[in-house]
Amino acid sequence: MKKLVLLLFVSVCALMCAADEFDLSAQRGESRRVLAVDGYASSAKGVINPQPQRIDTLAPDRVDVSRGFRFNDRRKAFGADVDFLNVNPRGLKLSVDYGKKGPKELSGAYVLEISPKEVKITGYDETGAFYGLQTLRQLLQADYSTLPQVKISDWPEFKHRGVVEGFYGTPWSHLVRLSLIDFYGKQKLNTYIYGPKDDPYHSSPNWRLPYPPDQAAKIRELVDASRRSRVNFVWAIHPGKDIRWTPEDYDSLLTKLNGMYDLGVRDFALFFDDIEGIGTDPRRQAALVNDLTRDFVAVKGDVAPLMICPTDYSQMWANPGENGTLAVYGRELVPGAEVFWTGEVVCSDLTPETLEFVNSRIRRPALFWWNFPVTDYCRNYLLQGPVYGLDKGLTRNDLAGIVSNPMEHGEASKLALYGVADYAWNPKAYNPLDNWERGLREVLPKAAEAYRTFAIHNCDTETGYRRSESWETETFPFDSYTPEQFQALREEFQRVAAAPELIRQGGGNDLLLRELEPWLAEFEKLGRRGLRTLDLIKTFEAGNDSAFWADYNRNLMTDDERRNYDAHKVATMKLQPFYENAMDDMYMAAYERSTGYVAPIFKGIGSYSSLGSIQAKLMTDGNDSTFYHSGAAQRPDDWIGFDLRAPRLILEVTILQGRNSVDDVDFFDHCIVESSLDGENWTPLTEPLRNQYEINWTAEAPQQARYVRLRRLDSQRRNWAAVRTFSVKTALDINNP
Ligand code: LOG
Repeated sequence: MKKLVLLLFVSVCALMCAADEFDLSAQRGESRRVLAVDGYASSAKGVINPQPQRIDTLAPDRVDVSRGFRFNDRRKAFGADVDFLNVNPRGLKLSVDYGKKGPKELSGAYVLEISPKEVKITGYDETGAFYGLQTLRQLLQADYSTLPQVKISDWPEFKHRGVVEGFYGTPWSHLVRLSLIDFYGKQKLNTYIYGPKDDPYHSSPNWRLPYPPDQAAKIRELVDASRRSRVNFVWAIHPGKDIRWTPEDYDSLLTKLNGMYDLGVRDFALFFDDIEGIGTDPRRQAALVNDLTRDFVAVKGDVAPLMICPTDYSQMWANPGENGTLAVYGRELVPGAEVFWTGEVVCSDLTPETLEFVNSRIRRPALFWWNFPVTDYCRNYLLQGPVYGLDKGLTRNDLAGIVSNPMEHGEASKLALYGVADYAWNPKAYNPLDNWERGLREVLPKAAEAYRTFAIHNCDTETGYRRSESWETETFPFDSYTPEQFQALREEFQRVAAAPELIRQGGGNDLLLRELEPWLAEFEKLGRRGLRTLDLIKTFEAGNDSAFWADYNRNLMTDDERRNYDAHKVATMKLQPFYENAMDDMYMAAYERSTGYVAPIFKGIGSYSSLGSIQAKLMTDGNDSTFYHSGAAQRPDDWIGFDLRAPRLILEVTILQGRNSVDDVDFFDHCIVESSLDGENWTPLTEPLRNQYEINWTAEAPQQARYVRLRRLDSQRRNWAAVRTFSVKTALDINNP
């Protein structure tokens, strides 16, 4: 065996430092299974979202309200909430009140009764009456002149329903926050937790300091807006990166919370997620909550019980034992304090099993922090798919609430929040697909069909929290399809190409359009690329190779186009793969047809199923800033390789592991390069390699192989695996040039 291994310099210090750094992408979901969306699109124009618990029809005919309403606001509490009403002293009586027994003794519960004599809203509390008004608003939005004669008895299943602005990346703008707060109220979401990781006054370095005056003024505006929307504005602090647990730190914390109190904040949370070192100590964390409950919450009298996010917030690494964070919290944390939980992994479904795991330890119902539709670990994606994977049998005994962690694109997150609101209010009635169909019309009513076309193809993350996508579209190999399939795909690509302009023209929400635009641009290009690919199939079939190669080259993505596409990926599950596969397969077939040889387009293979997808191309695209990512923790004997599609003389193998060569944790730190002729018997090309990001093998004499791979050897490492470049240089070979 002739081999030459170039061992490249890797700084041991860099590796050790990397282990200390908090690594986001290495802890995403382990499951690569894509669950299908459940539910069905109902024909009913269900206008009320979230869906009410109970609607009784009192009489079949509708009440004429075209003259408007005589508004009777006995409490003088809702004057600012009825701008949607046509107020008219000679209209139908509308009385709004609260404080009487509702259908349930729960904050937010209400009864809305509509008869020809009166429309009457009775809330259990002020929030309940406000929610009754939201239901009325939605009914009138569907029909301004008549209302059904119904009695709606309604209450929320979960206590906390809402949003945690808890992602890494650019925090939402003030305008977007205000727009969202308004949306929360309308969707009966009652919780907005403010905790953007990249707000330095929420986290390190400035959590000890007060906000500068201009920022403080904005927070006060958010608090006021939340109050108007009957939303609890929860201000969160993330002190764990550098907290020292000293009396001085405790004083700084108290002072900071007092300052926030003076801005109007009455709800608070402490986050200890994503930290290392002494900040992670669960006893100290629990004691801090207890001390603050005594010295701050109890003293103020009008502050809600504290919320806390443990360092062990996911089952993937939570210590299950008696001394683990969760059990310590269960024993030591004051009753009433709420504890966040993200589920089995960081981005996971909400299941009874994971709640059983956490609740039995923390001895209270957990508060679910749902890492959907957050994209801080895959910022080049936009998640527009249905809200699903949330167990419908859960009750308030299992769960204190659910808050969604959205994308840094707040307006584009509304579609998902529309689902979260529906689920959190009435999980038993929750129908994912139907909610999504309704949500599209709610978020972009002027271009709902085009938005649907865009959304259905932009759901999945490829390597993160997997979501079903393009479920109505069927793609096919270039040489195996029926005329009907071909025609259906052509029509879909036509819709894709047309949707972006329809969305732009339809308009109605500039903030949303601005967020969508980079993805709309890519979507439009993909639509045209897809149509050209279908034409190319016909050209290929016609057998005129020179016409084929001309059109083929025209339909290749340029380096620039690839870069733009990678920055704002669209339709990654079916449409873009159709393009990639059809182009490659036609290239192979045309090459073979004209030369008689197998074309040198290599196919990804290995122990990760995603190597069979177009993601493997990220290793052969000649671009070191893109990389293949396993999307699953590395295990013994994992391997990543290529099928050269025919035995070839291999001269050189170059592999760049990791997302960079300096300090990345996502690589095989002990591995070997091997080749094979039959895919079963492998020959080592290198020695076992340790801590080597950059691998270069050069043959002393060319040797034959059809398969080349990088195989993991014994290691403690459990990170994902990333490869930027995997290139195999082959020689001209009489059998396969
Ligand atoms: C962070 C969160 C981040 C999310 C998704 C929690 C409790 N913390 O792994 O800030 O947005 O994952 O990347 C997190 O989920 N850590």
